[in-house]
Amino acid sequence: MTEAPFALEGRRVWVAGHNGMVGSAICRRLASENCAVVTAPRGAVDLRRQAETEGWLASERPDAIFLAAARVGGIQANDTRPAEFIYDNLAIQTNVIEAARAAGVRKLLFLGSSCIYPRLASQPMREEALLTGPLEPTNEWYAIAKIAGIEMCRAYRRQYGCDFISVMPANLYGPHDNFDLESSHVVPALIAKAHRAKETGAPDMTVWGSGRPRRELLYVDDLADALVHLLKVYSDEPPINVGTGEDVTIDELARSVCEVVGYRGARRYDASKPDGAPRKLLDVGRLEALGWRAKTALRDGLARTYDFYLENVAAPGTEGS
Ligand code: GFB
Repeated sequence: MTEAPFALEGRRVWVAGHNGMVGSAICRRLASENCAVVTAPRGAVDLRRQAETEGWLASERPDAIFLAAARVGGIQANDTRPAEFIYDNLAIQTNVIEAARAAGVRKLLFLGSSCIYPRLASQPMREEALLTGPLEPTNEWYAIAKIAGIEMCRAYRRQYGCDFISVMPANLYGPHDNFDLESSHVVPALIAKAHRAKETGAPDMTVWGSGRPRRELLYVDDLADALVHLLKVYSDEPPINVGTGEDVTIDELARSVCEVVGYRGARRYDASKPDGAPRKLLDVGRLEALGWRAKTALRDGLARTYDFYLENVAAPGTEGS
C-alpha cells in the first residue's frame, strides 16, 4: 500500500521525546519545515500512563507524530536493567500508537533500532532479517519491545488503515547524547574518557570489551534529516533501515575519538565488559532507493559531538564533579 506523499506544511507535528538526543535533533530539523512543532513540557505527561497519553493527544490533536520517546542506553544499561527497558518501551509505544489511532493522527513514525535483528544476521542486514533468528542477549529486552512496536504499526496499518511507519536506525551519536559512563553508548563514553584522561595526564584509558566488535555509527542530525524525508515520502508496512552503510571496529573508533580529543595515551581493553553483537551493519538499499543518503563523515560528527561535550558537559566548574 503506497499512499500519496505526506506534506508537512501547515501541520501540527508532535515530537515525542523532544528532550532526548533524537527528539532534539528532529526539532532542529523541523525548524526549516513550515510546520508547527508540538512538544510536551517536562512533567506534563508520563507516556507510560495510558490515560495521561490519551488525554494529551486528545487535547493537542497533532496531525503527525515522531515517536522518539523511549528508554535507551548502552550495552551495560540494557544488560543490567532489563525490566525497565522492556516495560518502559512497551508502555510508551503501546500508549502512543493506540492514542494516535483514537485521535485520528494522520501519520506516525516509530523508531526501532538495529539491535532488533538476529545476533548473527548476515551482513549487511536487510529488513527481511527481522525475526529470523535469536537476538543478542545483552539487549534482547529492548529489542523485543522495539519489535513489538514495529509489529504494532504494521497491525494498525493493516486493520485500521493508519499511516504508521517504522524506521530502524544504526547506532546513533551526537549532541545531547548521554555522557554518563555507566549508562551511555560507546561514543559518548569514549569522548568523556579520552577527555578525562587528557585533562588528568593519565597514561591510558579503558575501553570495554575486546575492541573487535564492529558498529555502524550515524550522526543524529543525519538521522533526523532521514526521518523527515521518510515521513514525507514513505507509506508502507516494511520498516526502513537508516544508516551510513559503513562500519568500524571499536578499536578504530577509539583511535578516532582519541585523535579528535587530542589524547595521546594508550588504550587498555577491559575483557570483563561485554562485547555484545559482533557486527550490526545495516543494508541501506531501500533507503537509498527512496532518495536519501547520510552526509556526515564519522570524523566530523565526532568533532561536533566533542564540541558539544566541551560546551555543555565538561564546562569550567563541572570538570571532575
Ligand atoms: O554503544 P554500546 O553501549 O551498544 O557498545 P551496543 C558498543 C560496543 O562498544 C560494545 C564497546 O562492544 C562495547 O563493549 N565499548 C567500549 C563501550 N568501551 C565502551 C564504553 O566505555 N561504554 C560503552 N557503552 N561501550 C546497544 C544496545 O548495544 O546499542 C541497545 O544495548 C541499542 O539496545 C544500542 O540497540 C544502539 O551497540 O552494543
